[in-house]
Amino acid sequence: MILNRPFLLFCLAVVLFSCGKKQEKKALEESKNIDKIWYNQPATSWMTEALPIGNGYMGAMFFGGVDEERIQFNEETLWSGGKGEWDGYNGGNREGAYKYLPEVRRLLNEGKFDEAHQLANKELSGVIKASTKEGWVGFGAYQAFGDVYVKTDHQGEKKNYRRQLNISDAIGSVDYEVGSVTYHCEYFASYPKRTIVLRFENNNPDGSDYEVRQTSLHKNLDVVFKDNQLIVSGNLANNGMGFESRMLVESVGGEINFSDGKLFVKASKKLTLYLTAATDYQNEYPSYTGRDYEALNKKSIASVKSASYSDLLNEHKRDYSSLYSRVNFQLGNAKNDAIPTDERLKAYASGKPDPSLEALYFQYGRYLMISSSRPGTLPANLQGKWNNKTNPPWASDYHANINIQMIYWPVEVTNLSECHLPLIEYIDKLRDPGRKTAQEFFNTRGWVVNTMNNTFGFTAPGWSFPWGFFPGGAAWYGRHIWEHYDFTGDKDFLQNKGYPIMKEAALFWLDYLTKDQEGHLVSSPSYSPEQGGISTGAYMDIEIAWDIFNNCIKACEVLDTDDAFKQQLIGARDNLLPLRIGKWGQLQEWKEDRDDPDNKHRHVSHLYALHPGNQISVADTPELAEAAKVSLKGRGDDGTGWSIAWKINFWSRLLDGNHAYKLLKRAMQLTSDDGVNMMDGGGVYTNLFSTHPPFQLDGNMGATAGMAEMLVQSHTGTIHILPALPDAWLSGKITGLKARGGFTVDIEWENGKLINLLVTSAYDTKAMIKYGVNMVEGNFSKGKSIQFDGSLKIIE
Ligand code: FUC
Repeated sequence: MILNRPFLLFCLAVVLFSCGKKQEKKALEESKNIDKIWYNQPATSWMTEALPIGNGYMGAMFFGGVDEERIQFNEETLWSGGKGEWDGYNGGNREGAYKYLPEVRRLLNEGKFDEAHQLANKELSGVIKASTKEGWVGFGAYQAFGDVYVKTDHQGEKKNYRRQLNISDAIGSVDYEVGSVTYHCEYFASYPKRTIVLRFENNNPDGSDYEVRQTSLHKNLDVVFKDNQLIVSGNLANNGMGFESRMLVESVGGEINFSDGKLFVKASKKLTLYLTAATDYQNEYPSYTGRDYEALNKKSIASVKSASYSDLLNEHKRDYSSLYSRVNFQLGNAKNDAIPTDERLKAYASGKPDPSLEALYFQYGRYLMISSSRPGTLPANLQGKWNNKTNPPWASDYHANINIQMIYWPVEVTNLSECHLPLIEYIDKLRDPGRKTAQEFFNTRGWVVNTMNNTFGFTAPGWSFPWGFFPGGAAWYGRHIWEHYDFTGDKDFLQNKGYPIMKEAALFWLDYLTKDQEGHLVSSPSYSPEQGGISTGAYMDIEIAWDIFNNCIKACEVLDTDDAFKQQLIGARDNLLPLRIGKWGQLQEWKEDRDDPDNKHRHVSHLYALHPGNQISVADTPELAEAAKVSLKGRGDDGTGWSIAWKINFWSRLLDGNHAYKLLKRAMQLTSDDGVNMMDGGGVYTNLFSTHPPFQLDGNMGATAGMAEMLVQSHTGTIHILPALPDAWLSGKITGLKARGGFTVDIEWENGKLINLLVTSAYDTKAMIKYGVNMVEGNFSKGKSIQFDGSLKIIE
């Protein structure tokens, strides 16, 4: 062949074009910012190493085993407890307990604290059947559902192993080679299909042999294989709850045989398992049962059967990334993700800076939220939806004296408002049992919840004090309702759903508060969560009452409704025991000035007014903010995972980015401690689960919220840009954060200074925007963005 010049030029052009295309693709890939965590070895521990996937209804943890893979899974409604366990169950309520209230109050007024505590503990505590080593009989616990094991028959040495969780797409994968055969496993949890999809693939021309079995911690199960579905069903021994899982098995090549409870799949090139599960639980007071779980499972399996694998995968990616991709966070060197996550964490623990790991941790919180809380599901519990036990720590319950609330702190500001709805729905459903508790224990109107809530409407105080007594739970839940409105500006929601719930929570406080000798409204009895003894004025109660009154007042104004009620609330709010600064300059935790400067307790409840509340701020109440800082310094920089995470938020609200960052670094210290430590064990495991210890989701979410607070705040009525930027985050960019009032905020900074700001409004409205000493008012039109430079000048 004769190669002429034009032809050579053409070839060159083709090569250059395709190189250019490749580079473009590479640049695109990079800018897509695929957030992933990955490892060179399988997991050996459920809690510290295995990786979570979830679709809100179900959660699963995969280990990445080579000879045998283990996927432990959950379905959110499988709970022991309730009426099925114990006939006497009635949400913990003690009939007529309120009759003892006057006596407890009298003892308190006379300063007889011990006697008051004894009486309250005996007569005002909630009722369960028994508290045993195996669990709380009559309260119940979230239950592990089962485990899927998949054995692959491969001979020879394994190499090029990689276990990964891509959190940009919510896809887990395990890759390795044996001889010349590559093995690829791919896992995802589809929310639209309510199904967990597990695929095992190999490129062996003869396929591979697989053995699949399902195990459970629950006894007396029926296991059948029919229509290519492994159906495992039974009733919980504890309460008779009916449950079933269905796993559709599909194989490309080879045949499927069922014997001895196991599936044998011969010579398969692609084995796909579609797993769904449900129970007869229904969140309907008072029976909490009645769902046709078999029909639901059949429907889920039918819906996956009628779609191809790639359709399911694409649908899942679209669904998940419609939420996840709203926020993009670039910090530090993204190339660090070429290092396995466990090694990154070790280097981080030894002091090596890795801001992109911090950004990944931020996004991981969002990943865990989307994976465990979607419209139609229950809210994420203490462990999200992941649990491998029948007696998990604290029953893996809904703990309402900080934990469940903290789990939802990042949800609005990080643009996942829809993921808030399960909590709001759950809160709404607690109103029926919560009214009963308000009547029986307090003889008040309204509704109330205390420290521990379950799926069966347990709203009574816990069965031992101090930890059990916390009537502030419902009003604190009310803050979530208000925040949902405040961030979205959705008036219909406020009118039809939110305000009635908040109003009833406020009614309880109007009735429960009593006047002290000085004529101030106080909460009697009260405990500052979990420590410090009984009191007539634990400030957390007062601050929560202030908050629900204040938010209801604002709601009345927005909705132009209930004027008389509003006036009553204003009167009560302004007559609450005023916040006080004590003898060492601290914000008092109790009415009496008795804070101990050496108290390192994990609960920092009296700073509720600083965060998540907004009664105290550096801008509006500088003296109280200073006192809060003194208290916070006293409590120190250590604690459980969630306690450290709370402190990130506190320091951010105090506009001290470097101190907030110090806490973030502390929160991300690698640990392997999986026992229970109530003091100072907070950190992360190699799978980036936050550790109380043990694993608790609140620590992850609290840290994600704290990072958002470092970048944008809007609780004082202005949109404050980079209010607590730490020196360590020299340059970076975040897009898609939300500010109250329906704003979306994109921020870019360099060398510690804002260089570009884009604010988009969902409404025709005005907003004050603040950066450093600069303040500007923006006039926004619905759906339009305004761009600002580093001195807040509008860029036309
Ligand atoms: C509260 C905390 C504990 C733990 C538990 C689930 O009681 O005091 O530290 O987080 O909730």
